[in-house]
Amino acid sequence: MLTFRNPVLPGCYPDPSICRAGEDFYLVTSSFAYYPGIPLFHSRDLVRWRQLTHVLNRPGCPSLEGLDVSDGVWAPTIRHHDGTFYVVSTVASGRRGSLTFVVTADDPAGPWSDPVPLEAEGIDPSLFFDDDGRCWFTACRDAAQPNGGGPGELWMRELDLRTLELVGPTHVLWHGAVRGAWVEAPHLYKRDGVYYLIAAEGGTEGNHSVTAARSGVVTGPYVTDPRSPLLTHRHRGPDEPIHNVGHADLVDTPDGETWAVTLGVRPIEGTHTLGREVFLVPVAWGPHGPVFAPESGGVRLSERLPSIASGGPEGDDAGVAGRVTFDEPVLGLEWNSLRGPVGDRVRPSAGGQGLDLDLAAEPLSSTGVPAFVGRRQQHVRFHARTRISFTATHPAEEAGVAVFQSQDRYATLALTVDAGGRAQAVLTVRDAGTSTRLASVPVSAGEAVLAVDGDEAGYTFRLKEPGAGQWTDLAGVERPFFSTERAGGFVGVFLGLYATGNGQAGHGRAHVHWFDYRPAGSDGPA
Ligand code: 6LW
Repeated sequence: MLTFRNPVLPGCYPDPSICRAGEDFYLVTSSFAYYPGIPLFHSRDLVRWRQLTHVLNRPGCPSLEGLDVSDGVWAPTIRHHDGTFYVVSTVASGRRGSLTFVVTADDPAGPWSDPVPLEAEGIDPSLFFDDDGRCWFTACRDAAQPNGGGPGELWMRELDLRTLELVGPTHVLWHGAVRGAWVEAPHLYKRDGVYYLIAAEGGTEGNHSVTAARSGVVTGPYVTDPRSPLLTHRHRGPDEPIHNVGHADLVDTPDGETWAVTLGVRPIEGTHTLGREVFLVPVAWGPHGPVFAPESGGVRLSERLPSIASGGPEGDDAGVAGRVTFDEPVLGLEWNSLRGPVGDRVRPSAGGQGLDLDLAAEPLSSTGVPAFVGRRQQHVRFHARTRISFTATHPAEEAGVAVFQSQDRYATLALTVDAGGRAQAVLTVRDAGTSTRLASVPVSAGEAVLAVDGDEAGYTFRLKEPGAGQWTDLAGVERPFFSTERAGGFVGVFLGLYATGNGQAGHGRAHVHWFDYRPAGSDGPA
């Protein structure tokens, strides 16, 4: 049997949604406070995905400044209807929906329209296009229920495709199968005249699950599918490699198979750092509706290939890897800043190779837009290297590499100066408002190769000065420190480059010659 390797998108890509147009599949995920927002991927075989663009790639559209890194853009849904692509999503603030919007495009590669706000309460919006051409908007919202159930409720209104406004009455659809445990992520499908409502329940952690209800009428009433949960790993023990499975979206292939994309995590001894990743799961249709993973009953690291896919070598090095020399005028799609564009403060050097970072006053602990760009950590075992030149004029000025979980939890290895103006490299850990210096070493010139190596045990930081044969080891940070379980919130680790005056608007500039990221075990690092 030909197989592929899950996850099909490794790293922090939660809440996947998928649609098909002809032979092309498109997938979007949450992006939280990272900018640009809503990465959009294309595939022909459901297994190999290539990023085409970001749906939200214009400044202030919407504004994310002031937000915690796990707030921001949550759970988009992508749909294709009558030649137009639609994405609906919500901006969360304080872990609650604050703005729900729809954007449209003729070409998923863009341009996408500016967001059109929708008069919608809650989070996890979705669209369903019925055979008669009407479009139904669904979402979940808080609702106190009789019998102590809740706290979620799935609801629906019609979306007028001409005005992009919600119209007509609100229909309350369903309160979930596992009452009392967050019903969210609704998606609606129709098959053989029956409407199937798929949802997530149990919260996005260990009790996560896919549940379902059905109806003969689009607006309900919906009756719980008694087989619920249809997919979960909540009952699996610690030897199970994939946990927190839920938040699924279905797609039919041109040759009649159905597949689901769902989020899951790969914990190591109970904690994970890569975030919620995208897994691909086969779906069969039975007399009662969808049967997820009909052969195994669960999400597998190695799964049978979709029939539309041709077999290739099975590997686990999906993701973006290699050396980036920043010789294009714009950053690659894997790079993100926090909460908005870093604009001309972090930019490929005018003269050709490398990246210039102008010192910003904002530290990484701010909820503004620090001079930072990062990419997802996509492998537990990885090597990251960067060659950076920077001469600080004051101990508050620093530039270097960051292992970034959130603005409250990160580690940095930076070039700076001590109080006497002597150049040094400093390893610092930030934890809930407190910065702790773990190590410092003098450096002779304002240039070094900074390195972070990750594995199951932790993250090790080293540096090498120009001309030096040896690496200097600084210290390590245990891996669980950066885990979502310890940090809380919804994101995984990003590896980034940054420059800050720590509250003082600096005049300095750091120059990154290159950045290299690769899974350990692949072609050796620099
Ligand atoms: C997502 C929702 C959720 O919108 O987390 O816990 C949110 N549940 O489904 C962010 O990923």
